[in-house]
Amino acid sequence: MRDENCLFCKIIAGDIPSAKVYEDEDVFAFRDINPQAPVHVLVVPKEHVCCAACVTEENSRVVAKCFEAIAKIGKAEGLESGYRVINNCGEDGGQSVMHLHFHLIGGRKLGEKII
Ligand code: DGP
Repeated sequence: MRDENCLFCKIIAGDIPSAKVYEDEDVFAFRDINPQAPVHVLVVPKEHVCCAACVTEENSRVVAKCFEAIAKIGKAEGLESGYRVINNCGEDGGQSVMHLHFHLIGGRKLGEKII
């Protein structure tokens, strides 16, 4: 279900242009507007789920679909030696767009781990 006020819902619908890298029935992925590495892709479920804290038994299937897509995109982007997947959740987690998304970051040796 789409949220009319959501930036990523508008990108998924094509109302706002993006550099799409992957799409299937459940998932849309596009390049981050402010890349932090040579590859920085945002992987989002088409269904509007606001954040990781909004994942439930009813909608958790789309999270698995996002990770299936991440594995495919990682291969397609040539990230055989690895990458990082990040989810920011809520205000304290630094989430700025309230539509669940995973940052797929790679293409260089990434810096110090934060966990
Ligand atoms: P987060 O801070 O985890 O909510 O990440 C949101 C990301 O979304 C941030 O890295 C920048 C990206 N972003 C924000 N607006 C746009 C946009 O209009 N287009 C694209 N491609 N990325 C955007």
